Amino acid sequence: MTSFKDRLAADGPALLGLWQALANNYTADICARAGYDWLLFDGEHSPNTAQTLLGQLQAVAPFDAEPIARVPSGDPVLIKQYLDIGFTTLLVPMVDTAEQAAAIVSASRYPPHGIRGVASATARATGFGTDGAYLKEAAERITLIVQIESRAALENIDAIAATPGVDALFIGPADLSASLGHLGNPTHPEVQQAISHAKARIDAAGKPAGIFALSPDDAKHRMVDQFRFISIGTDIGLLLKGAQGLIASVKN
Ligand code: 3PY
Repeated sequence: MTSFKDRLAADGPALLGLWQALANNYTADICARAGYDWLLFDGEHSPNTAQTLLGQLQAVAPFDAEPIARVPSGDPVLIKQYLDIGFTTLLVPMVDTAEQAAAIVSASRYPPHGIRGVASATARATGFGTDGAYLKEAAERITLIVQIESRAALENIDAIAATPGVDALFIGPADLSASLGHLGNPTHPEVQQAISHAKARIDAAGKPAGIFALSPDDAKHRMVDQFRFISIGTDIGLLLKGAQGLIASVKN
């Protein structure tokens, strides 16, 4: 099976994703049928637990969309748990230094390359012991994406991007704008300039760059900017817009 990092490294149109914040299996199932390249299941800002994430991972298993889990933090225990339940692509928020990036990589690797604990027969990732290749192949199968979303991360971006095992970098405009003193205003020119700078540095490191688009128009601009993977919306946004539009269309 092609890993997500191989798909990111290949030529082709931007890989378009949808943020899953409703923490719900049915929503995941519905969205997985809609043709997105990837779905992001959010453990940072949504009411997800490993248990709810597992259900969503199982719900999307028959479909092509790559399931990506955002861990709440770079905590090695959470990284181990998310990998053990079967996610092979992780997004780690708030990575500000190369040391943090290296620790995240280490948390995802078995010894001697890292510190990930081994659950060979009890982890879903290993097919409960039936997938004999998993322990050997885990490092190749796993894709690690770190988020660039602070002033500190911008300052350290070259070293973060150069960290071996960091497969891609994803810019979070909401947190980045807050860190730069423009809370709630990701379209502020300073934030936009910082995004362009970050993209150029990620390109220079030869790593794929991703971003959370603020709107469909912003997503189109980010495609022109040649971001390799772009989140183009959220399940909550779609539901809210659809619900508001429906009542407005019947009332008016
Ligand atoms: C951000 O924009 O800060 C993100 O993390 C993506 O929602």
